[in-house]
This record gives sequence, C-alpha cells and structure tokens, in this order.
Amino acid sequence: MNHHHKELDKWVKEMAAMCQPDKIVWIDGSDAQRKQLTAEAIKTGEVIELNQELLPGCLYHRTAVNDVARTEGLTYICTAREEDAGTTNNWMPPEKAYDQAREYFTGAMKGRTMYVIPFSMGPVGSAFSKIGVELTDSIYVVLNMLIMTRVGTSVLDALGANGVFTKCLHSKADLDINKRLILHFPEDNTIWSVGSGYGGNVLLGKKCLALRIASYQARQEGWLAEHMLILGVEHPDGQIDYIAGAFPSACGKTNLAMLVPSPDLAKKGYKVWTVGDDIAWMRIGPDGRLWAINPESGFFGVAPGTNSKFNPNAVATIKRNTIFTNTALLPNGTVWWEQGDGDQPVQALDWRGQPWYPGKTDEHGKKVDAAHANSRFTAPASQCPSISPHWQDPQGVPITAIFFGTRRARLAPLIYQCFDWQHAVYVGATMSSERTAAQFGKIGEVRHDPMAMLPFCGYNMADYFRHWLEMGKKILHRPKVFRVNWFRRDDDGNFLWPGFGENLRILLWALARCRGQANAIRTPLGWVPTYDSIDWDGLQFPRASWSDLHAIHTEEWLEEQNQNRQFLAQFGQRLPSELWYEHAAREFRLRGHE
Ligand code: OXD
Ligand code: MN
Repeated sequence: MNHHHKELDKWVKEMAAMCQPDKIVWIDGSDAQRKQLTAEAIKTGEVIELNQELLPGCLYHRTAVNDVARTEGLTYICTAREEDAGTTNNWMPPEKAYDQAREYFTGAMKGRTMYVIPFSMGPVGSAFSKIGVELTDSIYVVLNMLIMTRVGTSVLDALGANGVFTKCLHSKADLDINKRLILHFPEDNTIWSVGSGYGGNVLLGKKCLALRIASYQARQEGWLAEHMLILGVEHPDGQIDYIAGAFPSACGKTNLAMLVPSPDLAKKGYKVWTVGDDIAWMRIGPDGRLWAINPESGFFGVAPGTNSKFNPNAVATIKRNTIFTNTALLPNGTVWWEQGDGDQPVQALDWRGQPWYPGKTDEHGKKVDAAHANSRFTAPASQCPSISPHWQDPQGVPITAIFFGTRRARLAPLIYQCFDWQHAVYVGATMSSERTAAQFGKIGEVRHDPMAMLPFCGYNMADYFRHWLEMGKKILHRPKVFRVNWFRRDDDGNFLWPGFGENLRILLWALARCRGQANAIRTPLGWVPTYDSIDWDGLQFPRASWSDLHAIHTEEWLEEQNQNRQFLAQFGQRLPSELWYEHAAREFRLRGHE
C-alpha cells in the first residue's frame, strides 16, 4: 500500500518479526477486498454464510465457549506507576506486561496472515477523530472492524507521514484463557490483546481505544471520552435537543438510542434520532457548549431481547450486512435468539453448535438457551432507520442533557435531576448497577460502576472524577444532569415502569427542565418530576405507581450511603474533597436536617 509513514512501517515489521505470520495484508477498505476475505473466511469455517435471500450480506460466527464476554480480570492498565492506574484497574508494570505477552505473541501467527487495519475513530479527518492501526490474525476481526470503524486508504491519507496513531496488536493465538491478556499502555499509545476472539476484547477500536486509551488522552487534552449513547429528540416545532447517556453494559443503551415514540407522542410530532449507542467523545465548542461525536460507525449490540416490539429500529438495521455472533443458527440459514422475533424454533444449532430443541436442559436440569445471553450483532450504523442526519457531522452535536442510568430493582427512583454539576459528579461517581451477561461474573450482583466507566477508565478513577469537576468549570453552558433507572420493580418483582417508547415521556420532562419549564419536587436525592409535569397522552399510568417509582426509603438509602463511603474511601487522598462534601450533604438531607 502506498504510504510514507516510516514509524508505522517499522512497527508493522517489528510486530511481524515477533508474530511470524506467513504474509501481511493491508486492508484498504474496498468492497472487493472485503468480499474476497469473506469468501476466504467462509471456506475455512471462520464464518458461516447465512441465507442470502433472507439475510443478504449477513454472516454468522461462533466464539470459543470460554470466550463469550469481556474478561475484565485479564484486562490491564500498564502505566509506569501503579497509582496512575488506580485501585479500580488491574495493573502490571509495562515491562512485565510486554514480556509476558511477547511470550504468547511469539510465533502466534505462524501459518496465518497478519492483517493491517488502518482505522479512524470518528469521521476521517475530523478534529475530534483519532487514528489507530490494528494488526490481527483474524478475518472475523477485520470484517467487524470494517463495520464498526472507518477503515482503509483514506485513513492512511489522513495519517500522512507523521500522524499520531494508536498501535493495536491482536492475535487469537491458541484462544487459551490461561494465555489471554488485554493490555493497555496509555503512556505508549499502545494496546496488546492476545488469546481471545470476543468483540469487546479484540475489536480494539472500541473499548480499548475509544474508551480506555481515549479517556487517558481526553484528560490530558481537556475533553471527555465516555461510555454513553447519543440521541436527538426532535420537538414538534422541528427543534432538536441532544442527550448523552451513560449506562453499564447491557442496560438498554441501544434500545434507548433507537427509541420509537409511542403513537400519541409520534402523532404530536416527536421523533428520536440515533447518533450513537455506546461511546461519546465530547469537547467544548467555541460557543461554550459541550459537543459530542460517536467515534464508531456501527453497532455491536446484544441480540437477546432485541425484537420488533421493543426495538423495531434495531430489527430493521440488522436485516442485511450484519455479523451475528453466538446466536442460534436455524436450519434455513437464519438466526434466532431468546426474546427475539418469530416463534421459538422446533430445532436449531445453539451458540455452541450443539443440536437444540425447546425445553432442552443440561445435566443439572437447567434450561439451555439457544443463543448465548451476550450474543451480538455487528451492523452498520448507516442502516438504522432512525440514524440522525447529523451522525457524521465532524464537529458533533450539542449536548443539552446527560443521563446516568443503572439497573436497580429497588432503591433508585425512575428519574431525578441533580442539583448542580458537582452534585452530578458525585451521583455519577457513586452509581451502582446489577451485573449483566456482558462481563464475566455473577449476574445480578450489585456493583459500583461510576459513570458506567468502571471497566473502561484508562487511568486512576479518582483523577477521572477530578477531570469531570474541572470540565464543569470550563463548560460555559453545562448540560443538566439526570439520574435514571428504568428497572425498578415492585414487591412481586414486576417492573414498575413500562420503559422503551414510554421513556420518551421522561426525556421530554428532562429537556423541559433544561429550558426551565417543568415542575419538580425537591427531595434529598435531587429534583423529582411531579405526576402532572409528565405528558401522559396515550398512557394510563396510576398516580400510586408514580409514587412507588420515586419512593425514597431512607433506611435503605442510609445503607447505600455506607456502601458509597466504602467505595469512595478506596481512593484515599487522591479523591477530590468535593465528593466527600457532596456525600456528607446527601447524608445530611437524608437524615432530614435540611
Ligand atoms: C459493549 C459492552 O459491548 O459494554 O458495549 O460490553
Ligand atoms: Mn458498552
């Protein structure tokens, strides 16, 4: 490939000398090359071609059975000083990390091809964007990167002879979980990932670059790299407000980003536009507002639960040119998953490739799912019916409101508005959520996940909180911040709130608050909507349930305060004192002293 970046050439040669591939292929981003690689991967069985009449351009892939989610325990931030990685990250000294991984990488690509993928996170050439180059021995990775990022010659052109890029090295090696490492070297702008084939571990533009490395760079450069969706709400008068929202993995970010207004709200002229479903890069614009881009160009969404009722836009998006991973495979060459569209199949191959039938149980009598709970679709954002006309604007879209959401069966109200930016940083810093299938570990267990960034912050989280506080001082027109929880349940375990399209009612209240227009009640937690401040057209929602959704059980909240105190204490002296101030202030309010 024709380019003149000496450092890039040198690095590719060095990595090839270590990994010893049979050949090196540069990915140019062309359709012809993509088709040729697809054909090759079909031939070797790395991917399976789906029914091209029913799912044109679609492919199917299975990962190894012990390689189905991000392995946070094997994910490291390798800074020279341990305290720069902080207590919430795994840390290894860079030399040790390189040495250990070098062992796994050495000769790992023998008999294989090394693909060189130049990619841009963000529109090519935008001042917001960052360039990376991923080396990998997996065509599956190449095909996913072609969807999730902007790839090829145009990126090399933008890089020029001296451009800065993140060095991303990946090898499946033996897919051995005992020789798996996901290593980040923020000080070297380098990522090494070995021994995995799961998206979150190997599509290095996504979590590794766009969050862990980018968050480190964002602090140095004065911007924010966040685990947030971006959506636009169009009002009947045509004005569009943009919201960014942080939610932990598998808490409905994709569904919220693609929200379809309920019929009565649609009739009034409300629309929702999708800008991004997972990551937001936000900078202060010349007008003093916060402007956001989605650095990705595709969706890597959770399949189970995706259906025409809850997310028709996602269903439409994944009808073509989509890669399905670890779903069930049907005899007619289509795919299926639990809580998806269509009747439960009478037979299928499950995500492991085993014959499956309804009611199948394992040796312990436990029901076997056909699709893995963290099975995924990879689909081009451009195919989404609700994709915003502004989703690729190089300067991004202006953010009016920020949402912090988690999954809590009790305790957290449906929504409250934070009193101010400093309070919001405390609320974000102490949010906790129930664990989902997107990461290894016990599902349902409550864990702290500050700003939904626990697994993605590439530096000391205490410094991250400070960075948020500092940003608040620099943004002239700060977004208003709201804490939401769509998942509160009653004593019988039923969801109290219908969610999905009805969430727009809550978004509209928040946006009205940003204009100073909606009523709210002051509570110890923040500002809560009055029942009458919500647009209820087309939804009969009992007043009593509204109260239940916002009930604050003081004893439980005081226990939560204890948990929060313990969580914050781990950061020691490095924690900004403003957070202790906010902690004490909330406790004071909860105890009724205000
Ligand atoms: C994701 C995740 O894939 O957060 O977006 O795990
Ligand atoms: Mn995510």
